Amino acid sequence: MSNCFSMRSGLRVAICLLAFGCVIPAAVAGVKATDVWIGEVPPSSDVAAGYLVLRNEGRQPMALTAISSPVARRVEWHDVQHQDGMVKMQPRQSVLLAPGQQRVLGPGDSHLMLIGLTRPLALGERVALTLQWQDGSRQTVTATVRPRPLPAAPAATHHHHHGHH
Ligand SMILES: [Cu+2]
Repeated sequence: MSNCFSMRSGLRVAICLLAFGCVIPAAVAGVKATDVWIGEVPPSSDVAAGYLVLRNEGRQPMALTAISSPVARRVEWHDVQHQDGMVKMQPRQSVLLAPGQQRVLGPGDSHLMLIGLTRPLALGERVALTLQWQDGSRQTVTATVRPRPLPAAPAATHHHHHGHH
């Protein structure tokens, strides 16, 4: 009798997973990532910048504790501070998103830094970025390599800064 019961509940769980499996990753993280891209860099470049929009659609605060990608030895979150006409980059160990909070990472502002590229990135290529959250969940999103928007003195400053990494 008890065997029969556990088999049935096991089956029910399996059916549940099949039916709702696609919903689970989003529900676990509660954070939606959109507009994920990496700025094109010359093949000789050792670093590239990544951008995305993160929105916490859950009810719990979410802390991003690590980011990784198969194409870089490490990935950092850099916040940008403008101070006395200088652009300073501040690596963050973790980034907290309150419920409903949105962070927009874009050129000239906060960004992800892919450091130690393991190979050149081709324009249009899709690259995986894995976000690790404090609750232990992981979320892999796909970034597309896109041309960087033109000019921008900030971009030049940025490039200079990373030369010193
Ligand atoms: Cu940076």
